[in-house]
Amino acid sequence: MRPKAYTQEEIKTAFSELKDWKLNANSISKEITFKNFVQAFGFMTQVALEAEKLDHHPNWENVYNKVTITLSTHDAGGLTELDFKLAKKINKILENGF
Ligand code: H2B
Repeated sequence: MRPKAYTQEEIKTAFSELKDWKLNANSISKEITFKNFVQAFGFMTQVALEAEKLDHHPNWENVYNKVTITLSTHDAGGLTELDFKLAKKINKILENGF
């Protein structure tokens, strides 16, 4: 079953436990600068595998060494636990070496 959209209160709590992301009206986002395109694309590949596992996929843009990621749950029309789960996985991938 797909999760339900978080209330403002649930968003506040979940966001307070998440490092280095920006909170927008209906999404969370992050911009990361890598050394070069290969590093950026390697990171995206790792995120893609996690996204498939969660069946939850980022909206993102890559320009050479920069990756901008925006997470929201389209099916629920807002933020859900899946966005925060994927954001934490992304933070882990970054901590493990980019
Ligand atoms: N990713 C995101 N970010 N939001 C969704 O609502 C979503 C998804 N829905 N990945 C999933 C796939 C859905 O379309 C499939 C059928 O499970």
